[in-house]
Amino acid sequence: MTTSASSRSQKDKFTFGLWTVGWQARDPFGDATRAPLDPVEAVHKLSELGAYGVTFHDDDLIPFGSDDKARDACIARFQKALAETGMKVPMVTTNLFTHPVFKDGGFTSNDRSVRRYALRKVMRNLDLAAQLGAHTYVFWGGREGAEYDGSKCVQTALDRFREGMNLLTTYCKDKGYDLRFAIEPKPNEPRGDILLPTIGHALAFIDTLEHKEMVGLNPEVGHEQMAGLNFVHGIAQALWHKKLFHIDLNGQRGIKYDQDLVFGHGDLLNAFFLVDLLESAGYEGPRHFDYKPSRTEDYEGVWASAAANMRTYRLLRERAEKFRQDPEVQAARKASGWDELAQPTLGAGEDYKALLADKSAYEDFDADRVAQRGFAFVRLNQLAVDHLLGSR
Ligand code: GLT
Ligand code: MN
Ligand code: MN
Repeated sequence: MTTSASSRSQKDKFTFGLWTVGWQARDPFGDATRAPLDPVEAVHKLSELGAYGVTFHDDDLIPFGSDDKARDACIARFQKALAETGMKVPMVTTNLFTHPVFKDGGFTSNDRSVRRYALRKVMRNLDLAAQLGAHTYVFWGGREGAEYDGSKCVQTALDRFREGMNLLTTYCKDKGYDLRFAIEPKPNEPRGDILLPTIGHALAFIDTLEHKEMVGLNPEVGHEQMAGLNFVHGIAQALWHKKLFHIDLNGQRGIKYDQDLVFGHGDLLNAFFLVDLLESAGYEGPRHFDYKPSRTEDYEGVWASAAANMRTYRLLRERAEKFRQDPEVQAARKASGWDELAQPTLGAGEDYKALLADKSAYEDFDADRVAQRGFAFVRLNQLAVDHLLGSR
């Protein structure tokens, strides 16, 4: 049975990369465990499972090196599948990492001819993204990096990265494309060290760009967690900067290789608070799953794992809503000072002179007495665990 576009929840906006369900499970130690997946079949299957759309790299849809005729045929078949299912393409990206020519990067390769080729490859695919109605274009610079500190000047590489981003934003503006760019940080893998390794590095970089209003972030759960960082905090800051343009949801268990597990199959409590944040902060972009069906799974397992991502998200959304509405949670929050933090530290019109004049703030402040206050954060956290485990 095919899920029609209208019955598919627009609220969910669940999307999947063609490279996720289509991953053949080749890893550095072993061959593929699954046969190739036709993108047209992926569109139909994901549609049946209730997804809102699909995303892709140029090479996921059009094999690298295809001539124009073969390229057009790939696009036409894909568009037919989209029309038949009502599936959308909200995001598109470029593969600047698989072909050996990109072994030292795309925008930041030490080889200038590679950098020029990378820019052309992106521009060609930007045209396709606009044609398919995508509004976000992702830049994951997996090969933009190094293994050795002496192999390239990082400041100069950042100059080249910026040069590329400035050229591409200008291209989109000139063409009138309704596209925004989203940089996806990752600390390492496949390079020993990748440029723009975390949300924070990428935010600082974006601020130096010519058309910075067009450029935001596509953070991935596992990538921040590979760096030992708290994903919820990273997303909160990205939202605070109004730079959360897109998000890659998946699971990761600690600081190790990029696992790309099903969403929630890593740090579940962090996933709970992530969903709570996305839903309460009014994030309206796609909930994009960038996971890899484990190497142990056959195609039945692939589709079960795709469904598992969406099920986990919905379950967490439901639990987070109950958590927020629970009067005991609200009381525990109040006791923890949650509301107090919303009050500005200075009074209306108060300046540093008034603060200096306020003896109660310092001279008469009883630090030892105030230090006795307990914030009861643990009680609040246990209430979250209770909700997450379905006991409330
Ligand atoms: C690659 C990477 C992902 C990125 C994709 C976009 S490709 O699979 O591991 O995290 O989001 O280029
Ligand atoms: Mn990943
Ligand atoms: Mn990703």
